[in-house]
Amino acid sequence: MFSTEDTIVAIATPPGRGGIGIVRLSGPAAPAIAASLLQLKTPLAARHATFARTAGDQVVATHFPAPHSYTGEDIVEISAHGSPVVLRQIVEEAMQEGARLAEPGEFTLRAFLTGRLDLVQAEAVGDLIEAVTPLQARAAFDQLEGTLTDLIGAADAALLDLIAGLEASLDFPDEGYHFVEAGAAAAAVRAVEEKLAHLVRDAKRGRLIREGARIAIAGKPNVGKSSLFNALIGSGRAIVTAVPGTTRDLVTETADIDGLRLELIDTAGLRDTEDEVEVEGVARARRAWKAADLVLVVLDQSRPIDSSDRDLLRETAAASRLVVANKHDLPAAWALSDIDVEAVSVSATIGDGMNVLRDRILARLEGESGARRDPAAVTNMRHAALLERGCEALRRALTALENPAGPAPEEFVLTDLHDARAALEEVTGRRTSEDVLRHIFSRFCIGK
Ligand SMILES: Nc1nc2c(ncn2[C@@H]2O[C@H](COP(=O)(O)OP(=O)(O)OP(=O)(O)O)[C@@H](O)[C@H]2O)c(=O)[nH]1
Ligand SMILES: [Mg+2]
Repeated sequence: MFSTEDTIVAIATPPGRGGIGIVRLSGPAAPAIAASLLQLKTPLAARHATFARTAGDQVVATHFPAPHSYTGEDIVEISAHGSPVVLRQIVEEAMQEGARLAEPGEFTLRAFLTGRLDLVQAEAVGDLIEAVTPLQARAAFDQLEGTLTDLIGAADAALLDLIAGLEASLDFPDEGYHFVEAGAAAAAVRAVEEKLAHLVRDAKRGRLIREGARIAIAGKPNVGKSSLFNALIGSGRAIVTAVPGTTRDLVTETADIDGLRLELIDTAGLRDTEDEVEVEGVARARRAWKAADLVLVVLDQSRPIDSSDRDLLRETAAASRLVVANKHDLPAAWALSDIDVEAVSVSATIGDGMNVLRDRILARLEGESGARRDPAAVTNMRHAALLERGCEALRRALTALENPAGPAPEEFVLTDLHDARAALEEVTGRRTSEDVLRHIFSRFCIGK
Protein backbone atom coordinates (compact mmCIF):
# COMPACT_ATOMS: atom_id res chain seq x y z
CA MET A 1 0.00 0.00 0.00
CA PHE A 2 2.89 2.40 0.60
CA SER A 3 4.62 1.80 -2.70
CA THR A 4 4.01 4.26 -5.52
CA GLU A 5 5.73 2.18 -8.15
CA ASP A 6 2.73 0.27 -9.40
CA THR A 7 -0.36 1.69 -11.08
CA ILE A 8 -3.68 1.50 -9.27
CA VAL A 9 -7.22 1.50 -10.60
CA ALA A 10 -10.69 1.86 -9.11
CA ILE A 11 -14.18 3.10 -9.83
CA ALA A 12 -14.23 6.64 -8.41
CA THR A 13 -17.99 7.21 -8.52
CA PRO A 14 -20.40 5.72 -5.97
CA PRO A 15 -21.63 2.16 -6.40
CA GLY A 16 -24.84 1.78 -8.37
CA ARG A 17 -26.18 3.27 -11.57
CA GLY A 18 -25.75 6.87 -12.66
CA GLY A 19 -25.55 9.10 -15.68
CA ILE A 20 -21.77 8.88 -15.68
CA GLY A 21 -19.31 6.62 -13.91
CA ILE A 22 -15.61 7.32 -13.64
CA VAL A 23 -12.73 4.88 -13.51
CA ARG A 24 -9.49 6.34 -12.26
CA LEU A 25 -6.01 5.06 -12.98
CA SER A 26 -2.97 6.45 -11.17
CA GLY A 27 0.70 5.58 -11.41
CA PRO A 28 3.56 5.51 -13.87
CA ALA A 29 1.86 3.06 -16.26
CA ALA A 30 -1.52 4.85 -16.31
CA PRO A 31 -1.08 6.46 -19.77
CA ALA A 32 0.17 3.21 -21.31
CA ILE A 33 -2.60 1.10 -19.77
CA ALA A 34 -5.22 3.61 -20.89
CA ALA A 35 -3.79 3.74 -24.42
CA SER A 36 -4.00 0.00 -24.72
CA LEU A 37 -7.52 -0.45 -23.37
CA LEU A 38 -8.85 2.53 -25.31
CA GLN A 39 -7.10 1.33 -28.49
CA LEU A 40 -5.70 4.80 -29.09
CA LYS A 41 -3.59 5.57 -32.13
CA THR A 42 -2.01 8.64 -30.55
CA PRO A 43 -1.36 9.18 -26.84
CA LEU A 44 -3.91 11.20 -24.84
CA ALA A 45 -3.14 14.92 -24.85
CA ALA A 46 -2.56 16.38 -21.40
CA ARG A 47 -5.72 17.67 -19.68
CA HIS A 48 -7.82 17.24 -22.83
CA ALA A 49 -11.04 15.27 -22.86
CA THR A 50 -10.71 12.71 -25.64
CA PHE A 51 -13.55 10.65 -27.03
CA ALA A 52 -12.62 6.96 -27.24
CA ARG A 53 -13.99 3.44 -27.10
CA THR A 54 -13.41 0.58 -24.72
CA ALA A 55 -14.48 -2.96 -25.54
CA GLY A 56 -17.93 -2.27 -24.11
CA ASP A 57 -18.68 1.46 -24.16
CA GLN A 58 -18.08 4.89 -25.63
CA VAL A 59 -16.05 6.92 -23.16
CA VAL A 60 -14.24 10.19 -22.58
CA ALA A 61 -10.70 9.94 -21.27
CA THR A 62 -8.52 12.62 -19.72
CA HIS A 63 -4.84 12.43 -18.86
CA PHE A 64 -3.52 14.51 -15.97
CA PRO A 65 0.27 14.22 -16.19
CA ALA A 66 2.47 14.05 -13.09
CA PRO A 67 3.05 16.04 -10.97
CA HIS A 68 0.00 18.25 -11.57
CA SER A 69 -2.67 15.72 -10.71
CA TYR A 70 -4.63 14.79 -7.59
CA THR A 71 -2.14 12.09 -6.63
CA GLY A 72 0.92 13.84 -8.01
CA GLU A 73 1.30 10.87 -10.37
CA ASP A 74 0.13 10.30 -13.93
CA ILE A 75 -3.64 9.95 -13.75
CA VAL A 76 -6.07 8.90 -16.44
CA GLU A 77 -9.77 9.31 -15.77
CA ILE A 78 -12.17 7.43 -17.96
CA SER A 79 -15.78 8.63 -17.92
CA ALA A 80 -18.16 5.98 -19.12
CA HIS A 81 -21.90 5.52 -18.90
CA GLY A 82 -22.71 4.91 -15.27
CA SER A 83 -23.37 1.19 -15.47
CA PRO A 84 -21.73 -0.95 -12.82
CA VAL A 85 -21.20 -3.69 -15.40
CA VAL A 86 -19.41 -1.43 -17.86
CA LEU A 87 -17.30 0.20 -15.17
CA ARG A 88 -16.26 -3.12 -13.69
CA GLN A 89 -15.30 -4.29 -17.15
CA ILE A 90 -13.00 -1.29 -17.63
CA VAL A 91 -11.39 -1.95 -14.24
CA GLU A 92 -10.84 -5.60 -15.15
CA GLU A 93 -9.29 -4.70 -18.46
CA ALA A 94 -6.98 -2.23 -16.75
CA MET A 95 -5.97 -4.99 -14.35
CA GLN A 96 -5.24 -7.32 -17.24
CA GLU A 97 -2.95 -4.60 -18.57
CA GLY A 98 -1.06 -4.55 -15.27
CA ALA A 99 -2.94 -2.20 -12.96
CA ARG A 100 -3.72 -3.22 -9.37
CA LEU A 101 -7.08 -2.63 -7.66
CA ALA A 102 -6.71 0.38 -5.34
CA GLU A 103 -7.20 0.02 -1.60
CA PRO A 104 -9.66 2.40 0.16
CA GLY A 105 -8.18 5.90 0.22
CA GLU A 106 -5.13 4.86 -1.75
CA PHE A 107 -5.37 7.72 -4.28
CA THR A 108 -5.37 10.21 -1.43
CA LEU A 109 -2.60 8.28 0.34
CA ARG A 110 -0.52 8.69 -2.79
CA ALA A 111 -1.26 12.41 -2.82
CA PHE A 112 0.18 12.44 0.71
CA LEU A 113 3.18 10.26 -0.17
CA THR A 114 4.06 12.44 -3.16
CA GLY A 115 3.71 15.59 -1.04
CA ARG A 116 0.65 16.99 -2.85
CA LEU A 117 -1.28 17.05 0.42
CA ASP A 118 -0.16 16.98 4.02
CA LEU A 119 -1.91 14.63 6.43
CA VAL A 120 -4.33 17.29 7.71
CA GLN A 121 -5.43 17.98 4.15
CA ALA A 122 -5.68 14.30 3.26
CA GLU A 123 -7.90 13.71 6.30
CA ALA A 124 -9.94 16.77 5.29
CA VAL A 125 -10.68 15.12 1.93
CA GLY A 126 -12.22 12.18 3.82
CA ASP A 127 -14.19 14.55 6.06
CA LEU A 128 -15.42 16.55 3.10
CA ILE A 129 -16.77 13.42 1.45
CA GLU A 130 -18.41 12.31 4.69
CA ALA A 131 -19.88 15.76 5.47
CA VAL A 132 -23.66 15.79 5.86
CA THR A 133 -24.17 19.42 6.80
CA PRO A 134 -22.86 22.57 5.07
CA LEU A 135 -20.96 23.54 8.23
CA GLN A 136 -19.13 20.20 8.27
CA ALA A 137 -18.27 20.67 4.64
CA ARG A 138 -17.00 24.22 5.30
CA ALA A 139 -14.76 23.06 8.16
CA ALA A 140 -13.31 20.24 6.04
CA PHE A 141 -12.84 22.54 3.06
CA ASP A 142 -10.95 25.09 5.18
CA GLN A 143 -8.62 22.33 6.33
CA LEU A 144 -8.16 21.16 2.78
CA GLU A 145 -7.27 24.72 1.84
CA GLY A 146 -4.58 24.62 4.51
CA THR A 147 -5.88 26.89 7.29
CA LEU A 148 -4.82 24.48 10.02
CA THR A 149 -1.63 23.57 8.18
CA ASP A 150 -0.69 27.26 8.10
CA LEU A 151 -1.40 27.77 11.81
CA ILE A 152 0.74 24.79 12.68
CA GLY A 153 3.44 25.89 10.26
CA ALA A 154 3.64 29.29 11.97
CA ALA A 155 3.92 27.69 15.43
CA ASP A 156 6.57 25.32 14.15
CA ALA A 157 8.58 28.13 12.57
CA ALA A 158 8.55 30.06 15.86
CA LEU A 159 9.76 26.99 17.76
CA LEU A 160 12.46 26.31 15.19
CA ASP A 161 13.77 29.86 15.55
CA LEU A 162 13.96 29.48 19.28
CA ILE A 163 15.62 26.08 19.03
CA ALA A 164 18.26 27.50 16.69
CA GLY A 165 19.06 30.25 19.19
CA LEU A 166 19.23 27.87 22.16
CA GLU A 167 21.39 25.37 20.29
CA ALA A 168 23.81 28.10 19.29
CA SER A 169 23.98 29.13 22.95
CA LEU A 170 25.16 25.64 23.86
CA ASP A 171 28.53 26.53 22.34
CA PHE A 172 29.01 29.16 25.03
CA PRO A 173 28.58 27.01 28.10
CA ASP A 174 29.95 29.54 30.57
CA GLU A 175 27.51 32.25 29.82
CA GLY A 176 24.31 30.28 29.21
CA TYR A 177 21.42 31.68 27.18
CA HIS A 178 23.97 33.55 25.08
CA PHE A 179 21.86 34.14 21.98
CA VAL A 180 18.43 34.14 23.55
CA GLU A 181 17.78 35.58 26.94
CA ALA A 182 15.74 33.20 29.14
CA GLY A 183 12.93 35.73 29.64
CA ALA A 184 12.61 36.28 25.90
CA ALA A 185 12.62 32.53 25.31
CA ALA A 186 9.83 32.10 27.88
CA ALA A 187 7.78 34.81 26.18
CA ALA A 188 8.20 33.11 22.80
CA VAL A 189 7.22 29.71 24.22
CA ARG A 190 4.21 31.21 25.96
CA ALA A 191 3.00 32.83 22.74
CA VAL A 192 3.11 29.52 20.89
CA GLU A 193 1.54 27.65 23.80
CA GLU A 194 -1.36 30.10 23.89
CA LYS A 195 -2.04 29.68 20.19
CA LEU A 196 -2.01 25.90 20.41
CA ALA A 197 -4.10 25.89 23.60
CA HIS A 198 -6.69 28.02 21.82
CA LEU A 199 -6.86 25.45 19.03
CA VAL A 200 -7.32 22.65 21.58
CA ARG A 201 -10.15 24.52 23.31
CA ASP A 202 -11.81 25.17 19.99
CA ALA A 203 -11.58 21.48 19.15
CA LYS A 204 -14.57 20.68 21.37
CA ARG A 205 -16.74 22.81 19.13
CA GLY A 206 -14.91 21.24 16.22
CA ARG A 207 -15.82 17.73 17.32
CA LEU A 208 -19.43 18.81 17.46
CA ILE A 209 -19.24 20.07 13.90
CA ARG A 210 -17.50 16.99 12.64
CA GLU A 211 -19.31 14.28 14.53
CA GLY A 212 -22.54 15.95 15.51
CA ALA A 213 -24.22 15.65 18.89
CA ARG A 214 -26.52 13.09 20.40
CA ILE A 215 -29.66 14.40 22.06
CA ALA A 216 -31.97 12.14 24.03
CA ILE A 217 -35.51 13.05 24.98
CA ALA A 218 -36.63 12.01 28.45
CA GLY A 219 -39.88 12.27 30.38
CA LYS A 220 -42.78 10.39 31.87
CA PRO A 221 -45.43 8.91 29.55
CA ASN A 222 -47.71 11.18 27.53
CA VAL A 223 -45.89 14.48 28.16
CA GLY A 224 -45.26 14.83 24.39
CA LYS A 225 -41.74 13.46 23.90
CA SER A 226 -42.55 11.90 20.55
CA SER A 227 -44.42 15.03 19.48
CA LEU A 228 -41.33 17.10 20.35
CA PHE A 229 -39.08 14.63 18.54
CA ASN A 230 -41.25 14.90 15.41
CA ALA A 231 -41.29 18.70 15.64
CA LEU A 232 -37.49 18.84 15.87
CA ILE A 233 -36.88 16.52 12.94
CA GLY A 234 -39.76 17.96 10.93
CA SER A 235 -41.55 14.69 10.18
CA GLY A 236 -44.01 12.24 11.64
CA ARG A 237 -41.35 9.63 12.27
CA ALA A 238 -42.41 8.66 15.82
CA ILE A 239 -45.89 7.42 16.70
CA VAL A 240 -47.92 9.89 18.74
CA THR A 241 -51.11 8.86 20.53
CA ALA A 242 -53.05 9.93 23.59
CA VAL A 243 -52.29 6.55 25.16
CA PRO A 244 -49.52 6.71 27.78
CA GLY A 245 -46.79 4.22 26.97
CA THR A 246 -46.96 4.63 23.19
CA THR A 247 -43.19 4.69 22.62
CA ARG A 248 -41.54 1.51 23.82
CA ASP A 249 -38.23 1.40 22.04
CA LEU A 250 -35.64 3.98 21.07
CA VAL A 251 -36.47 5.90 17.90
CA THR A 252 -33.49 7.61 16.31
CA GLU A 253 -33.35 10.18 13.55
CA THR A 254 -30.86 12.81 12.45
CA ALA A 255 -31.70 16.47 12.17
CA ASP A 256 -29.68 19.43 10.99
CA ILE A 257 -30.09 22.50 13.17
CA ASP A 258 -28.20 25.47 11.78
CA GLY A 259 -25.59 23.25 10.18
CA LEU A 260 -25.04 21.11 13.25
CA ARG A 261 -25.77 17.47 12.76
CA LEU A 262 -27.91 16.16 15.59
CA GLU A 263 -28.87 12.62 16.34
CA LEU A 264 -32.17 12.78 18.19
CA ILE A 265 -33.35 9.86 20.26
CA ASP A 266 -36.97 9.52 21.36
CA THR A 267 -37.37 7.21 24.34
CA ALA A 268 -40.05 5.32 26.20
CA GLY A 269 -41.88 7.26 28.91
CA LEU A 270 -40.44 6.65 32.33
CA ARG A 271 -42.75 4.78 34.70
CA ASP A 272 -42.91 1.73 36.90
CA THR A 273 -44.69 -1.01 35.05
CA GLU A 274 -45.15 -4.75 34.96
CA ASP A 275 -45.14 -4.81 31.17
CA GLU A 276 -41.99 -6.64 30.13
CA VAL A 277 -41.61 -4.73 26.87
CA GLU A 278 -42.02 -1.40 28.58
CA VAL A 279 -39.54 -2.32 31.33
CA GLU A 280 -36.92 -3.01 28.67
CA GLY A 281 -37.89 0.23 26.89
CA VAL A 282 -37.36 2.23 30.08
CA ALA A 283 -33.97 0.56 30.64
CA ARG A 284 -32.96 1.51 27.11
CA ALA A 285 -34.19 5.05 27.69
CA ARG A 286 -31.93 5.40 30.74
CA ARG A 287 -28.93 4.11 28.81
CA ALA A 288 -29.66 6.56 25.98
CA TRP A 289 -29.70 9.55 28.38
CA LYS A 290 -26.37 8.48 29.86
CA ALA A 291 -24.70 8.36 26.45
CA ALA A 292 -26.20 11.63 25.21
CA ASP A 293 -24.42 14.97 24.87
CA LEU A 294 -27.62 16.68 25.92
CA VAL A 295 -30.86 15.42 27.49
CA LEU A 296 -34.12 17.21 26.85
CA VAL A 297 -36.22 16.59 29.96
CA VAL A 298 -39.84 17.04 28.93
CA LEU A 299 -42.53 18.04 31.43
CA ASP A 300 -46.22 18.63 30.75
CA GLN A 301 -46.97 22.24 31.66
CA SER A 302 -50.72 21.67 31.47
CA ARG A 303 -50.64 19.29 34.44
CA PRO A 304 -49.25 19.79 37.92
CA ILE A 305 -45.71 18.59 38.51
CA ASP A 306 -45.85 15.30 40.38
CA SER A 307 -43.38 13.11 42.21
CA SER A 308 -42.33 11.23 39.10
CA ASP A 309 -41.42 14.54 37.39
CA ARG A 310 -39.40 15.44 40.46
CA ASP A 311 -37.69 12.05 40.43
CA LEU A 312 -36.77 12.58 36.81
CA LEU A 313 -35.39 16.05 37.51
CA ARG A 314 -33.27 14.56 40.26
CA GLU A 315 -32.16 11.64 38.14
CA THR A 316 -31.01 13.86 35.29
CA ALA A 317 -29.49 16.59 37.45
CA ALA A 318 -25.94 15.47 36.76
CA ALA A 319 -26.43 15.26 32.99
CA SER A 320 -26.10 18.11 30.59
CA ARG A 321 -29.80 18.82 30.21
CA LEU A 322 -32.41 21.29 29.15
CA VAL A 323 -35.89 21.17 30.65
CA VAL A 324 -38.72 21.58 28.15
CA ALA A 325 -42.18 22.51 29.45
CA ASN A 326 -44.50 21.21 26.76
CA LYS A 327 -48.19 21.80 25.91
CA HIS A 328 -47.82 25.53 26.35
CA ASP A 329 -50.92 25.99 24.17
CA LEU A 330 -53.08 24.61 27.00
CA PRO A 331 -53.77 26.51 30.26
CA ALA A 332 -50.65 26.27 32.38
CA ALA A 333 -50.78 24.36 35.69
CA TRP A 334 -47.43 25.77 36.81
CA ALA A 335 -44.91 28.46 35.88
CA LEU A 336 -41.26 28.06 34.88
CA SER A 337 -40.31 29.91 38.06
CA ASP A 338 -41.81 27.04 40.09
CA ILE A 339 -38.88 24.83 39.19
CA ASP A 340 -35.38 26.05 39.88
CA VAL A 341 -33.79 24.80 36.65
CA GLU A 342 -33.35 26.41 33.26
CA ALA A 343 -36.46 25.61 31.18
CA VAL A 344 -38.13 26.55 27.91
CA SER A 345 -41.89 26.54 27.28
CA VAL A 346 -43.01 25.08 23.96
CA SER A 347 -45.95 23.56 22.22
CA ALA A 348 -44.74 20.63 20.20
CA THR A 349 -48.02 20.33 18.33
CA ILE A 350 -48.50 24.02 17.45
CA GLY A 351 -44.79 24.83 17.16
CA ASP A 352 -44.75 27.66 19.70
CA GLY A 353 -41.35 28.25 21.27
CA MET A 354 -39.58 25.79 18.98
CA ASN A 355 -37.17 28.41 17.61
CA VAL A 356 -36.22 29.45 21.11
CA LEU A 357 -35.70 25.79 21.98
CA ARG A 358 -33.48 25.23 18.93
CA ASP A 359 -31.36 28.24 19.87
CA ARG A 360 -31.04 27.02 23.44
CA ILE A 361 -30.02 23.56 22.24
CA LEU A 362 -27.30 25.04 20.06
CA ALA A 363 -26.12 27.38 22.80
CA ARG A 364 -25.89 24.50 25.26
CA LEU A 365 -23.98 22.29 22.86
CA GLU A 366 -21.55 24.96 21.78
CA GLY A 367 -20.99 26.39 25.22
CA GLU A 368 -20.65 30.11 25.47
CA SER A 369 -18.04 30.29 22.69
CA GLY A 370 -20.86 30.87 20.24
CA ALA A 371 -19.88 31.95 16.72
CA ARG A 372 -21.44 28.90 15.19
CA ARG A 373 -21.11 30.15 11.63
CA ASP A 374 -17.39 30.12 12.03
CA PRO A 375 -16.10 26.59 11.55
CA ALA A 376 -13.52 25.49 14.08
CA ALA A 377 -9.96 25.09 12.81
CA VAL A 378 -9.58 21.74 14.59
CA THR A 379 -12.35 19.19 14.16
CA ASN A 380 -10.36 16.02 14.36
CA MET A 381 -9.65 14.34 17.71
CA ARG A 382 -6.31 12.97 16.51
CA HIS A 383 -5.21 16.53 15.86
CA ALA A 384 -6.60 17.80 19.15
CA ALA A 385 -4.79 15.09 21.15
CA LEU A 386 -1.48 15.83 19.44
CA LEU A 387 -1.86 19.58 19.89
CA GLU A 388 -2.56 18.97 23.57
CA ARG A 389 0.63 16.91 23.77
CA GLY A 390 2.49 19.81 22.14
CA CYS A 391 1.03 22.22 24.70
CA GLU A 392 2.13 20.02 27.58
CA ALA A 393 5.70 19.93 26.27
CA LEU A 394 5.69 23.71 25.95
CA ARG A 395 4.40 24.11 29.49
CA ARG A 396 7.29 21.93 30.69
CA ALA A 397 9.69 24.18 28.78
CA LEU A 398 8.13 27.22 30.46
CA THR A 399 8.55 25.70 33.89
CA ALA A 400 12.22 25.04 33.13
CA LEU A 401 12.77 28.55 31.81
CA GLU A 402 10.98 30.26 34.69
CA ASN A 403 12.54 28.20 37.45
CA PRO A 404 12.78 30.62 40.45
CA ALA A 405 16.37 29.51 41.12
CA GLY A 406 17.32 30.49 37.58
CA PRO A 407 16.56 28.92 34.23
CA ALA A 408 17.40 25.25 33.75
CA PRO A 409 20.22 24.53 31.28
CA GLU A 410 19.35 24.92 27.59
CA GLU A 411 19.45 21.16 27.01
CA PHE A 412 16.39 20.63 29.20
CA VAL A 413 14.39 23.29 27.45
CA LEU A 414 15.50 21.99 24.07
CA THR A 415 14.20 18.50 24.82
CA ASP A 416 10.75 19.90 25.54
CA LEU A 417 10.78 22.11 22.47
CA HIS A 418 11.76 19.15 20.30
CA ASP A 419 8.89 17.13 21.84
CA ALA A 420 6.48 19.92 20.99
CA ARG A 421 7.70 20.05 17.40
CA ALA A 422 7.39 16.26 17.10
CA ALA A 423 3.72 16.48 18.09
CA LEU A 424 3.10 19.17 15.48
CA GLU A 425 4.84 17.12 12.82
CA GLU A 426 2.62 14.17 13.62
CA VAL A 427 -0.43 16.33 12.97
CA THR A 428 0.73 17.31 9.50
CA GLY A 429 2.18 13.85 8.90
CA ARG A 430 5.75 14.99 8.43
CA ARG A 431 6.54 12.44 11.08
CA THR A 432 4.21 9.49 11.29
CA SER A 433 4.01 5.71 11.35
CA GLU A 434 2.64 3.32 8.77
CA ASP A 435 0.08 2.12 11.31
CA VAL A 436 -1.33 5.58 11.78
CA LEU A 437 -1.51 6.09 8.02
CA ARG A 438 -3.11 2.73 7.50
CA HIS A 439 -5.73 3.56 10.12
CA ILE A 440 -6.49 6.98 8.69
CA PHE A 441 -6.82 5.88 5.08
CA SER A 442 -8.81 2.74 5.80
CA ARG A 443 -11.77 5.01 6.62
CA PHE A 444 -11.87 6.26 3.06
CA CYS A 445 -13.97 4.86 0.28
CA ILE A 446 -12.44 2.94 -2.59
CA GLY A 447 -11.65 5.22 -5.48
CA LYS A 448 -10.74 8.23 -3.34
N1 LIG B 1 -52.25 20.29 23.39
C1 LIG B 1 -51.10 19.68 23.18
N2 LIG B 1 -51.06 18.35 23.13
C2 LIG B 1 -49.86 17.75 22.95
C3 LIG B 1 -48.67 18.49 22.77
N3 LIG B 1 -47.65 17.61 22.60
C4 LIG B 1 -48.20 16.39 22.65
N4 LIG B 1 -49.53 16.46 22.85
C5 LIG B 1 -50.46 15.33 22.97
O1 LIG B 1 -50.09 14.54 24.04
C6 LIG B 1 -50.32 13.16 23.77
C7 LIG B 1 -49.06 12.34 23.96
O2 LIG B 1 -48.09 12.75 23.01
P1 LIG B 1 -46.83 11.87 22.66
O3 LIG B 1 -45.96 12.72 21.82
O4 LIG B 1 -47.25 10.55 22.16
O5 LIG B 1 -46.24 11.73 24.12
P2 LIG B 1 -45.01 10.83 24.62
O6 LIG B 1 -44.35 11.55 25.71
O7 LIG B 1 -44.17 10.42 23.47
O8 LIG B 1 -45.77 9.56 25.22
P3 LIG B 1 -45.22 8.07 25.44
O9 LIG B 1 -44.58 7.61 24.17
O10 LIG B 1 -46.45 7.33 25.74
O11 LIG B 1 -44.27 8.11 26.58
C8 LIG B 1 -50.86 13.11 22.36
O12 LIG B 1 -52.25 13.08 22.38
C9 LIG B 1 -50.40 14.43 21.76
O13 LIG B 1 -51.21 14.89 20.73
C10 LIG B 1 -48.74 19.91 22.83
O14 LIG B 1 -47.79 20.66 22.70
N5 LIG B 1 -50.00 20.45 23.04
MG1 LIG C 1 -43.69 8.63 22.73
